Amino acid sequence: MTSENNENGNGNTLKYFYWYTSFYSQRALMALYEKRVPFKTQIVSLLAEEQYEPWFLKLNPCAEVPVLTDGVKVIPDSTRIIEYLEDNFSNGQFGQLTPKEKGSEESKNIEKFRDLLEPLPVPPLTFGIAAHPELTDNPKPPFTPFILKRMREITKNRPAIIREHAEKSAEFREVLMKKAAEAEQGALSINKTREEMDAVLQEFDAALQKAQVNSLTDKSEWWLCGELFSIADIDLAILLNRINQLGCEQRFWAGGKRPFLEAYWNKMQKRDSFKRATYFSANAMRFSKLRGTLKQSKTFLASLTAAMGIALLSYIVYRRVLKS
Ligand SMILES: N[C@@H](CCC(=O)N[C@@H](CS)C(=O)NCC(=O)O)C(=O)O
Repeated sequence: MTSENNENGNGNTLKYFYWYTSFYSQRALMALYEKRVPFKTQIVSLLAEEQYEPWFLKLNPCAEVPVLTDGVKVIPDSTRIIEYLEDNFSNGQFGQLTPKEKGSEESKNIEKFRDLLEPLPVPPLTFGIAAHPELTDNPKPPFTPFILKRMREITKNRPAIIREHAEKSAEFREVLMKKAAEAEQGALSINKTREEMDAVLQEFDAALQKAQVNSLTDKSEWWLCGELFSIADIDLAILLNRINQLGCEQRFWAGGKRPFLEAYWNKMQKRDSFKRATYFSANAMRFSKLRGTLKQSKTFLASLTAAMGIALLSYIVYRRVLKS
């Protein structure tokens, strides 16, 4: 998934480190496509716990995807990445995700929606749905029964998993131990009781009600805050996609519950940048299996080559011994 010409306006190659199903990865990926900035990609498999490998921790000691690099600059965090792209790639050839006029009503409205949508607790929602399946109607790929089971295991073992990685790394021990503590009972906790989940769901419901009211218009060329397709639309698109994949769309908008939001969602699904940013997420399991097979076959091929080399060497030595 690499553009033909990878050089951007700075003459550098942007490189995007991400994982297919990661919510925050999808947000910044959609922005990269919207802005039509050339970039290369590198997968960091959260399933294989690659975010804890030293090479990645050197890029982002928080052990989180996504990360963008622009030459020697390293930009972690989806919000920072989107803002970096907007600040540095907004001239003629690139897409524009914020209004040119900064103080306008539309601009203020976009900021208001970003403030509302960006802090929503998406990881607790995602893992909470896996832990409390009675809260979902019809989970869709990538949230297959296998993955939901795997997510329940992760929810239970996450602090222990992080501590295990911390023990292995002298350089990142302290930062990972801190992360483990936060995953246990701090800001990074994804282990929610059924009662806590009610509060989480309510938070999403209130935010989506505001989006429903804002999408209420008969103009066909209207996005969340106006005619410009903005960062707030990316926030909402990827959020609706996550809720739909978790199988909670009936609870929040489908079946006439929030018709304007439903129309917005239908329109969004046709948008090219949305399809490209989420396609791999829905098909993630197929791709990660393929990746695993390729990795394994690489090891297999290397062993086969080594074995053949040893056999050939032994044969040459054997022939020499016979001759002497
Ligand atoms: N605020 C960050 C959050 C990034 C984040 O939480 N990423 C998750 C995946 S969606 C992650 O990498 N988790 C791995 C871990 O914590 O071990 C952003 O917006 O990029």
